[in-house]
Amino acid sequence: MATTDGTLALGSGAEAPVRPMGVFARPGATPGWRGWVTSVDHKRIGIMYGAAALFFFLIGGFEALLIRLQLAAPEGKVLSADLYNQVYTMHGTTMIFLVVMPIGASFMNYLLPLQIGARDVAFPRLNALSFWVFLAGGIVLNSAWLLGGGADGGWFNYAPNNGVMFSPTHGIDFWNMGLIITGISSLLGAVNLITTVLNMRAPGMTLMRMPVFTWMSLVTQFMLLFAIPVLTSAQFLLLFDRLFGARFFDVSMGADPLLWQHLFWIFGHPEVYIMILPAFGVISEMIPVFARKPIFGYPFMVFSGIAIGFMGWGVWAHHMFASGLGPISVAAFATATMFIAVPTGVKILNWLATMWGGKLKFDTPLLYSVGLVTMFTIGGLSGVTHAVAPSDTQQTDTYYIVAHFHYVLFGGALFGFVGAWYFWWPKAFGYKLSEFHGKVNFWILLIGFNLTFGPMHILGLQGMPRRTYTYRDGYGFNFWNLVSTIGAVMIGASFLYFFWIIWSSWRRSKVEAVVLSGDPWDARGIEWMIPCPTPAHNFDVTPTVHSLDDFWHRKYGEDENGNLVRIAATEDVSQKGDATDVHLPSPSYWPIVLAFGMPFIAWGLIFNLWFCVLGAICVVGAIYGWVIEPSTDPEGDHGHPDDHPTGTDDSSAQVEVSAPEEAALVD
Ligand code: HEM
Ligand SMILES: [Cu+2]
Repeated sequence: MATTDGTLALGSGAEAPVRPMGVFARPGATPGWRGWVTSVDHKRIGIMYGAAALFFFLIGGFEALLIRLQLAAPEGKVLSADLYNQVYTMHGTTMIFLVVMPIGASFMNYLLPLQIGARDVAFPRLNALSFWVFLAGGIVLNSAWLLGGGADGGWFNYAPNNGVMFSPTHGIDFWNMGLIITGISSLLGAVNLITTVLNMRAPGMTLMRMPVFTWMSLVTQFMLLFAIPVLTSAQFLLLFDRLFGARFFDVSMGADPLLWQHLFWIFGHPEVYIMILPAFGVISEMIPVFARKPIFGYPFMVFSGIAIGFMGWGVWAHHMFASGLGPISVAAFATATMFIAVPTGVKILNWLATMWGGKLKFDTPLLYSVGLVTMFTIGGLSGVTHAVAPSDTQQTDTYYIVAHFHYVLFGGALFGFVGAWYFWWPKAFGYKLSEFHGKVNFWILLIGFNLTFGPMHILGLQGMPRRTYTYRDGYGFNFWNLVSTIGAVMIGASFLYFFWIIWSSWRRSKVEAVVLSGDPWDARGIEWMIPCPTPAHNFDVTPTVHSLDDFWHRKYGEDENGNLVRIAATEDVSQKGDATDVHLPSPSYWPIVLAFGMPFIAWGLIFNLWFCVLGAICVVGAIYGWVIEPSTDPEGDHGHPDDHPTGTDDSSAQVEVSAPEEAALVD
């Protein structure tokens, strides 16, 4: 158990075995920041993903504001043309790879084990590695700002602009290596989460009883598994071109500049679904709770997600209509693109049907969910206009496109995730975010959002080109650009407000010390059966699942007239979270040590190969240490008072440990 001064004492009166703890000795359950750094607990890793993503969101958001300030009036002087190119490239890259994707990863890490009734993910240390490698990649990407300037070729960095000839600084090298590293992180995560969902479901949790969020995460992870290697291969070609004088994208040597575009978009189109499906998943969990009805058409929800997962691979060239593919390919890809609107439409109809006739409770999470559905629908409709090749040829590279993808990614993905923060916040932190302020915040964000991106449709149709650092007076662009900038400032303010809400709600929870039940929303999934915040060991006993919305069916049944009635009090069917003999895998330093080496390899390739040697020593050493380190230390103190046989692999997440470690992991 944790004593009051935060040190670790063992329960049952036993003397704590004193064990030297060098940096590389296997740490026991450590309190304070070291507990976080060495943690292999999926919940902490999920929280760290979210915190890191919010940090990068501040950077990406600041870059967005710079763009909008520059464009607020004609002939803006905030940024030079060169710096403007860097800022929008880094903004787009940051938002996609370091904000939206990791927020998705944050929810998956936290929720998947809870939703399928597991103690942890399949490979807890690998999970920690994914997080630290992601952070390393984000650091490499952003280190460009300190080491000579960011990438300037746009988030898709088209060849030949991405070559040394057109981009001679190292910006694109940082971009390239940062994203190769975050790609490694995504792959590790994909392997881990797919294994988890397929192998670690509680008894009775059949595939067709899995929550929609679990399903959408599974589809997302499969897409990542196949999409990321395509990007990484293209990036290696670029790396060889830029650093070692290869000629893969050198047109003067007969290379086809479209090679990069094809490879990029074979990754890039699935990527947009990788970003949006998890958000579709979270709102599919929230809408039924606040409509107080089961999700409408559950099988359609699942299969439309799977269909999107497959169809997303067939439409990449709709990003290349203007590149001269020829009429046959253009016609084929335009048709295919219109078809992909079908499964998406199915989802929208199912959400509406879930709300239809429900007893809607407009709590904050529902507001954001409805925000997603409406804003995404607008973005989806302008997407269909791009699918029509002739109109896309006009729209492409205008602000119409910028409007479209912000409606989809910000109005879609981010709205859903912010709502999901309100919804699952109590599960993770044990207190609720203020409902009142949450609602006010929603309206400020919604208005700011539409002021920012709505006018961009008009600007685009008026012909304002995308990626232009300024415009002349008298083109008719002034008014709507100013409106857009005012909206952007509102969005910025709404997120500062959000951070204040987190802080003030936390403060209030300290003062009022409300004891939160495990189930503050009268929710449906089994993750609500356990206390808030989730205890370190998740479930006292692995639950047996009988249906979709299993927890709901434990609370509610039907009387003889078919009316919904409560059959049990929440407290009676909730778990107390006080199991004591649960074995958790020990924390480990190796994941962070391994990840720490990666930026050095990247910087070494750019500046001095000796850094590579240093980085490689770190990586190889960590792999070696990792391999010989048992997942639960059989000799050392992992908080266990008496002898017992221990598992030596990560699957011991499923075996038992005693209370002291559990308590120590919590604080
Ligand atoms: C905070 C509010 C935001 C504002 C005001 C904003 C503003 C902008 C603007 C004006 C551009 C166009 C730059 C240009 O083409 O010259 C842009 C590009 C972009 N934004 Fe945002 N943005 C915001 C949030 C987001 C979010 C949440 C995402 C999520 C993925 C995102 C993704 C992108 C991407 C991918 C690009 C394209 C970058 C490129 O072309 O290389 N933005 N943003
Ligand atoms: Cu696409």
